[in-house]
This record gives sequence, structure tokens and C-alpha cells, in this order.
Amino acid sequence: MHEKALIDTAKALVADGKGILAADESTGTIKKRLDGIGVESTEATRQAYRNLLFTTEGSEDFISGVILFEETLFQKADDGTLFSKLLADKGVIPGIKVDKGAKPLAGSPEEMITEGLDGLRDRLKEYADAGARFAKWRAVIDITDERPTDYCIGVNANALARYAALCQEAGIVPIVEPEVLMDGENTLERCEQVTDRVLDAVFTELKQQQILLEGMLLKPNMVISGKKCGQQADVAQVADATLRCLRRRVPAAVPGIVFLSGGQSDEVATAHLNAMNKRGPHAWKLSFSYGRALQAPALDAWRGKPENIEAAQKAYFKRARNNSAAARGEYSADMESAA
Ligand code: 5MM
Repeated sequence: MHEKALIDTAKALVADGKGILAADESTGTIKKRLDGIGVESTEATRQAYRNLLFTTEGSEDFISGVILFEETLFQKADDGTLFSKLLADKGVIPGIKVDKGAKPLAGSPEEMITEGLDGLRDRLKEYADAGARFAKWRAVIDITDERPTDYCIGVNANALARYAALCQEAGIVPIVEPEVLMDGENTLERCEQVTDRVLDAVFTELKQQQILLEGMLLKPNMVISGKKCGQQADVAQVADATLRCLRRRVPAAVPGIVFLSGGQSDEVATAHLNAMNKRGPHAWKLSFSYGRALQAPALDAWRGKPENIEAAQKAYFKRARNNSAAARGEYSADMESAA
């Protein structure tokens, strides 16, 4: 067992004022993002976009690690250096998304089960050899009046724990991501109830499968009102409900909780994280592992044009800096207008 290395890496990923960039969009998801700015998704445009993010000067002061998609782990930066080495040389830990995506669940096809366990032990060895020190697996849970079923929660929790066990065997820190989606009509209270059930099942499985809690990170959703709910909870309500839920379900041995943004606007995701840290100290570090909330303004500024790279990097730097402040509970809205 690689106990010490796992603990050291997990702690480094949630070092003071630092969080994670989720740049692990699969081919289909990055195509959607690039379509949105009128750029064709090719291996070259995906490389150019990731090059822009990873070479942003100073971002390493706020970003502890980057989650990569498999293609990116083996890709090179513009100067010919492998992206994994470029990041590691800046003190940023390279990570890898290892799940193969969410597919319809047999027997309850409106729900999803994340696939990718077959052959994972061999893939993890390859990823570790290529420099990855942590990994991510995302389970997707939808809320309706009837769903999620206990069946869906149970099989996803079991797969998350099987993934985590294989990662730790390979010396790779698992980020365990059970995402309760925020797209529905549900209230904040319903989100809290579902998130509570999901986290309960996940930590029961992690315990059964003997996961070293000190050598993993949790990447949960915040407890939030569904996008289509008429009654939208405010920042204070989200912070209080999320903390209540986490305190009940996440053991203090887990070193860090790194939230996903899940489609919240970039500034709102920052404000929520800040409000939670202002209510600290907590048993665990509370930080970010945002995809969209770190990248949206940069994508919009870039639009595939070399002359926009500087503006895009400034936009990414600003989100990284502001979220770093939120990870310390030191963010204020006027930082949005500051240069
Ligand atoms: C960056 O998006 C990740 C990849 O998603 P797909 O497998 O669907 O391509 C996603 O897993 C991400 O890491 C998390 O959901 C957090 O991203 P957001 O945008 O929710 O902060």
C-alpha cells in the first residue's frame, strides 16, 4: 500500500488557497464547449485550448492539480513538452479522468450507471507511468419525484468504491465524485435529502471496500435549488444546507472536499464556496474542482483566435485567483471588478 504517498498527494491537492481545474471534458463534451464558441473540435484545437489554460502564468499559485482527459495526458504543449511534465514542472499535479462515462442503467433505463471498471487496473498503471498522481470518476444522479432509486444510488456507490480501491492499490489518489444534478424542478430541501442518501451510500461502500479515507478526496455537488425550481435558495441557504449535509455524512478523516460547479454561473460558484469557508473552520478543507466555473469566461474570450489568447488567459487567471480567495474565505464581490 502506498499510504504515505496517497496522504501527501491528497493533502497537496487541498493546500491552503489551492483547488483543482477540471479540464477532463471527454471528446463529446469538449465538442459541445467548442461548438458554443464557433470552433471545430479537432485534436489540434483541443490541444491549443488546453495549452492556453495550462501555460497561464501565475495560475499555479491557485491551482494545485489539473484533471486531464486521456488524450491530453499523452499530448504535448506548443513547446514540445508533454502536458503532464509541463504541469509537474510548475508544481501542478497531473490527474486523469478514468471513467468511461454514464450509460443507461439496466432495469431502470432513465437512470445512469458510470462504466469503466473493466481493465481499469491496467489503465491505472499506464496513467501512473505517464505521470498521473490522482484520478477522477463521476457518478451521475438525477432528481425527480420518483428518482433516484435506491438501486441506482447503490450500484453507483459500489462502482465508485471499486474505482477508489483500484486507484489506491496503484498509488493514485481517487477523487470520488457522486454528482446530484441541479437541472430539475426540485427544491433545495429535496436536493439535501437526495445528497444525504447518496453520501451515506458512498461512504458505506468506501468503508466496506477498505478505502484509506486520508488518501482520497470527495467531489460533491453543493446542495442547491434545481434550475427549474420557482423558489431559488440564496447564497447563505446553500452554504448552510451544504455544510449540514456534509457534516452528517463525510468523516473528518477525509482531507478535502472539492466541489463541482455543476452549471452554476462562475461568480455564484465562487460566492457559495466563500460563504462555506467563512463559516469555518471545518473538519476538512473546502475547495474547488470546477470545470465550467473556471473555464467559461476564458472560452468565451478565446473563440479560437490566437490574438485572443492573452485575454483568455487573463479571464482564466481571474477565476483561479478569485476561487483561491474563496477557498480561504477571503473573497469579496468587488474582486470581480478589480484588474
Ligand atoms: C469538465 O467536465 C468533466 C467531464 O465531463 P464529461 O465526462 O461529461 O465529459 C466533469 O466530470 C467535471 O469534472 C465535473 O462535473 C465538474 O465540472 P463542472 O463544470 O460541473 O464544475
